[in-house]
Amino acid sequence: MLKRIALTLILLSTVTGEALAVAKNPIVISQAQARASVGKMPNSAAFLQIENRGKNDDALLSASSTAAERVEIHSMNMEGDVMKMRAVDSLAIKAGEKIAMQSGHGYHLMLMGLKKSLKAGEKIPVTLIFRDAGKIRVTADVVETGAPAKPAYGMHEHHDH
Ligand SMILES: [Cu+2]
Repeated sequence: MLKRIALTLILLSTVTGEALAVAKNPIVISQAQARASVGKMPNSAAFLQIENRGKNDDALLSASSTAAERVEIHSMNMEGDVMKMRAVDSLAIKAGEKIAMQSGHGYHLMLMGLKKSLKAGEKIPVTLIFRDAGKIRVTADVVETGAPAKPAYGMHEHHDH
């Protein structure tokens, strides 16, 4: 009987713990990836998906990584036939919205001043600060720069900071 009560308590506390974790953090990050750096290029880009499962809008305010001196939130847009990349102060994410960062379009994180070159297969930590959800730490897999990403990547190289 006692054993059963103890087991029930363990189950209850597990369920409660998970429920609390979800309630506490409606922001879910997935598919965090960083691009392997090319040659001695000092910068690289990282991409991840942000899902706001909460009922309130939130915003990504900043990001950082021990792999880079600083991390900027960049947006990329075609202006005429020129791809323009610029740093933004924050990235709003509405309740229920999912933002998939991707190369060449929309948003990405810019890793500025890499402390060492990034090689495919490595992992780097990225810390995200949200206005309401607070600090979220993720691990990004370093992946090879794919062929489709190259045009966008070239823009990074020539981007003046
Ligand atoms: Cu960028």
